[in-house]
Amino acid sequence: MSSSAPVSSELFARAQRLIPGGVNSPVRAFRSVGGAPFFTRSARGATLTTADGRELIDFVCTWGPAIHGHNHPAIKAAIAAALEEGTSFGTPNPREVEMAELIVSFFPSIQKVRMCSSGTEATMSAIRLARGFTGRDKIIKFAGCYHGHSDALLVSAGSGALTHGHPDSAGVPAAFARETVVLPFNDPVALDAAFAANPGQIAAVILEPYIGNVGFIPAAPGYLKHVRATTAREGAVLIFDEVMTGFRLARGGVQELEGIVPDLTCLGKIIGGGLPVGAFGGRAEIMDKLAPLGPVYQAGTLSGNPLALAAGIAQLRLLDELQPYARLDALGRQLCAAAANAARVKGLPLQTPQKGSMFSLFFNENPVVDMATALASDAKLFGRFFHACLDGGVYLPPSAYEAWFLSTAHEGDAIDRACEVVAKAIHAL
Ligand code: HOZ
Repeated sequence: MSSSAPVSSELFARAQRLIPGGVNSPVRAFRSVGGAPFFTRSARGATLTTADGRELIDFVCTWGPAIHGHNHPAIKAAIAAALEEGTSFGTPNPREVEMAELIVSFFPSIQKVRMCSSGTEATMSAIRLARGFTGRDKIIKFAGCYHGHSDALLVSAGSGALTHGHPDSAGVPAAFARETVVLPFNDPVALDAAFAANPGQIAAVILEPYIGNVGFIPAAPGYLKHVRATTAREGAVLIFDEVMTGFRLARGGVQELEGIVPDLTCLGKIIGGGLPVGAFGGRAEIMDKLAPLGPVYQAGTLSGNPLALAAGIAQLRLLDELQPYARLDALGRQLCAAAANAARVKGLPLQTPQKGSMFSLFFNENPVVDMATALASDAKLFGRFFHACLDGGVYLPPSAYEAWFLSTAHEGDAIDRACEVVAKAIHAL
């Protein structure tokens, strides 16, 4: 870094003058934990290098995609090779076929798949498709699940919407919001009651099968089976939003772990290898309602972009080669155990829900099973914990209501150092 390069405080001051809140996505702001965000100059492996020249062990992993660590040489090489051929064609390209074949091989529930450019596009399009397929208007979502920022889904939403106090966004027409029925997660009785109250009207049930956007909350045993059986009986399309969990918690996502076959699945993050990609897919009978075969319209100039797919294909091939899931789970257990031990010694209540490379630390007496129990956590204490970790060189999500992410690059020194910093931060609270 040259000595004249602007530091984070200067960049943030300039950004705030021109970019609302100084950030291009609200989750990057530090508002709920206090202070100002740092700017990242570069990233490699498990480490971010800030504009101020600090090195931080990163547990955000670009909110999920960096499962092999940042700037992996195989992914970089794939992007460089694709760049030689061109950046965007506006015609079908061979990588779209390769990516579709890969996705279908990872997710047996997906018979056909359509690429798009973000997870938001994937969920928005899946909802429209479910409505077009069933001829029904209402959808069911779950409080705290965040499915991107389209109108139908910004109701009782998690992630930045919840963190910044707007789980029901302004600008969503009341008439749209009325078509979205919101239920507590992990509550089979509430689901049955919603279907009974809206007979023949529910087009789709959409959920993060393990929530990653109100902190990390896995489904209770048997819950997803109940959701599957109920939607099948009621003729509603079951949509798994595996944008975060897909390829991350298992090769075939939560649906593989839990043995569930959803009708549609939304994907993103990892399939872009750090570039903007989303996808949705599922039963051919439903997918064939999409234009140009069917009447449900969905499109995108940059859908199936060759550079983004080159990165995503390299990322998925690495996953198959490395089979990192047991190793990632061991890393997650190690960090959660270090935090839990420190909290026990300190006498602080701490919940550490974890599956594989996703987890959260909730300062909470009781198990966290849904949005209401997540919100009962001590968010102020989390803010102090966050800054103590940051001071010690560990960057975790700047919100009490986000999941932490791990990569294979955390193995060894990074995880050992992070465990020490996290334990020390808890002792100091
Ligand atoms: N789902 C991601 C975090 N919860 C979104 C990241 C973003 O909004 O920038």
